[in-house]
Amino acid sequence: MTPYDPGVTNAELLRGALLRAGFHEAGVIQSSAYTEPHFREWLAAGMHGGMHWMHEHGAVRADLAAAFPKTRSIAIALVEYGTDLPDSAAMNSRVATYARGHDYHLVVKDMLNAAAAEIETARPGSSIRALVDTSPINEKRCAELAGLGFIGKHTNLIHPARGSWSFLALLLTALEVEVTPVVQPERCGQCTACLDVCPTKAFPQPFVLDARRCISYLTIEHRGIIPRELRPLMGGWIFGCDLCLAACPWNRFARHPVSVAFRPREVLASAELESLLGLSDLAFRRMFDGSPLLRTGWIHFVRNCLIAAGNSGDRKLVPAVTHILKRHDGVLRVHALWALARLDDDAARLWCNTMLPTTTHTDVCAEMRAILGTA
Ligand code: B12
Ligand code: SF4
Ligand code: SF4
Repeated sequence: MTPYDPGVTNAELLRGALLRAGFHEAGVIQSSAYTEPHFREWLAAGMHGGMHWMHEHGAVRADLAAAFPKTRSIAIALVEYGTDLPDSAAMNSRVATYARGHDYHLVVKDMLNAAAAEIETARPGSSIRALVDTSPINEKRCAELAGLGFIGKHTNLIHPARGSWSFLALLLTALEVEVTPVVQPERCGQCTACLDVCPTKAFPQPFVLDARRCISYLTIEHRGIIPRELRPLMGGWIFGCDLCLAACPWNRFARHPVSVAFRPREVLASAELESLLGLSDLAFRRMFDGSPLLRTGWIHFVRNCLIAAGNSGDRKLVPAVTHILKRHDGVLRVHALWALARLDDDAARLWCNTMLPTTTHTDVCAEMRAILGTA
């Protein structure tokens, strides 16, 4: 049977095209089946932190039919990004596994476009819209409704045979499909490994994440100063965090094929904080061209490295931290002061005592007072 065969149903065509494009799993739902319990509650509790765009997405998520009037079906695709990578635990700068290769937004979008082209050829006028990550639709929820797995207590989708080291992506189409949602039962049982391992206690309850406390949010999405009380808990993570996924027993059974596109960049296999702290804006952009790490921008990348430096206990980093302290103000000076205080408290106090009288930046003054204990 070819995709053009009239015997092939729309649902089979959608699933088949996604699998042929390289995805490991695919499923289909009617767009009218999309519902998302608790989203408004989550927003109202402020758990999205500074991700203000989620408010705008709220209207779309509550009424997909109004936002996408031509859409009749949603095809959901899952691709594993593989994990047979060197463990970053021994490194002083840790990047989440998903972000160590090429930017998945680009790689996955290419795969979606290949599938979309095949579907459009077989069924012209399918109005295909390819969405990955930035879509105003909850991809985990779509995957759950399509029977691709269950949502674990860490709030990510777990495919029973593949675990949770996976990306999700969507195709919105005008094709009518005959499918019934088959939500898999939740299979966490008594396990609480992900909740227990989270260093910042980001789960107020199982299945609910308070993004404001999540290291992934803090290092990637949060702009400006990171709350003082959370900094010591962030360890060496400079972009994202893997701890709750890594703790999950379901990943032990996973197959984890490593796709070439997601292989880690050489540069991240051995990136030392000392050299990362010394990167200029231009050097940062060159080093991470085509990588998800560009998302933070240079200032926030260096901010994250300063926190990792402060948590490293490695006094060799003092010169690199002091260099930033002297050359920059605002966010970078605040975090450099904090890092210096953790690595060499006397030097930080001396700096604060000398500079406080002439410092005008409110956040820098507040950090100095906190270090001097006069806040
Ligand atoms: C915003 C976002 C984040 C935020 C919030 C995370 C989150 N848990 O949603 C931050 C920045 C923290 C984040 C981190 C990560 N993310 Co992210 N993220 C997204 C994004 C863009 C939207 C997800 C979303 O809408 N979240 C909002 C909340 C409301 O959704 P929720 O967790 O499903 O919340 C529900 C529960 O709280 C539930 N609930 C149940 N009972 C109750 C009771 C109460 C009282 C309440 C209030 C709620 C509640 O209802 C809520 C609404 O449905 C998606 C892409 C997309 N467009 O879908 C990727 C996505 C979810 N992320 C992904 C990944 C890989 C990650 C990280 C692993 C990256 C990393 N290594 O650093 C971490 C994982 C952290 C974690 N434990 O979740 C993947 C997940 C793939 C998978 N297999 O599940 C996605 C799908 C991206 C992709 N295209 O592949 N992410
Ligand atoms: S990604 Fe890290 S900080 Fe965020 S919930 Fe998981 S373990 Fe906690
Ligand atoms: S670590 Fe345990 S509780 Fe957490 S998602 Fe995995 S099985 Fe569920």
